[in-house]
Amino acid sequence: MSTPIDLRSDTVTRPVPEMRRAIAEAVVGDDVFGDDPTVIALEQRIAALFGTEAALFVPSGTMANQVALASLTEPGDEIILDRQCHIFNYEVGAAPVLSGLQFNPLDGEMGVITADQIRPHIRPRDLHTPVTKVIVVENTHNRAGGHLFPLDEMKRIKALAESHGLKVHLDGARLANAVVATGITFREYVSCADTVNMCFSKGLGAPVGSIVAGSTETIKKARRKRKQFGGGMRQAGILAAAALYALDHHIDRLREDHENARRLADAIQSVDGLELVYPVDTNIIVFRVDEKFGAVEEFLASLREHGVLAVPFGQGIVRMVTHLDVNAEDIKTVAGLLGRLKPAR
Ligand code: TLP
Repeated sequence: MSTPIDLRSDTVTRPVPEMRRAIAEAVVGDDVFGDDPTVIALEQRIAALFGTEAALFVPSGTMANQVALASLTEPGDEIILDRQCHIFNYEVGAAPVLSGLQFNPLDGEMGVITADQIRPHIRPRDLHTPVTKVIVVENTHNRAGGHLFPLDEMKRIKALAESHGLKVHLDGARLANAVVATGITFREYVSCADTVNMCFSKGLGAPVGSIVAGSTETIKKARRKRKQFGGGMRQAGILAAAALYALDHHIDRLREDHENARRLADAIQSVDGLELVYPVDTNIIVFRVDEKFGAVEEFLASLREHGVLAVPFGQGIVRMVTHLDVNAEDIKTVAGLLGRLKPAR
């Protein structure tokens, strides 16, 4: 059977030959001893790009989020976040388990929580209450279909946080998609946060790795937390080399993924019984499947039979994600297939 068109996630990309060459040729050292030159180069490159004092290379987006939260809080603290965000839904409860944190989830609008909405949830200092410590913002927002979190709202949230002595963590797993979609710089986004996660292993096409960026003091704590959580890597330069390659070659091309996502969204919208749940801002498409096509599992099985992979994303809902390993031709194939779908009942 030919290779499937894999729209399950932008995490499924395989390193291109030039990236593999960069991996093979990377100069490495022991990063736990702090002497892998390629990791150091990557961390310095990101700090310069983001306008932060420091950055730390970690194995995954989950670890980036978790070392950031751990570095900003004490056990028993509370974090405010959108109910649909990744940290609340898809990190296996890591924040309460690893850092003793309590969640205060708010109902955002397409993943966007506002400063006005957050304000009344900042707890007064009282013997009985947990201390509100961090506000989390996710941009782009995964469950809200790659939605762009407006910069102005991020600024208002940062100002609110500062006025109450709180910190802001930006889960920017797909921050590069936001930068390419809006033309807003990394620096502008990052200036609205105290810590930031960005992943190299999503649309940027690297096999492994994420970065957490912030102040020198916070990143020093994050380095200890990374070791404590088991994320101290040794000759990690082979992975950092892939991330450096991605920064050089795979940011601007995210535009193609966004165009492909829009084309796919148009195709979905033209099928009676399929309906977009969110407008498509970047590379994620979330859509509802009418019961006439059967349960989501049946719908996905029938796509799979025709060589197209996607994931269930809630009751009657499917997610497709465009990326480096799907091209405009593949999107035409998927559009054609959706157009020929027959009701299951
Ligand atoms: N998201 C994955 C799954 O975990 C759902 C995906 O396929 O989209 N923040 C955000 C916003 C994410 O979307 C993800 C991964 C992460 C953090 C975690 O990154 P990893 O998977 O590297 O731990």
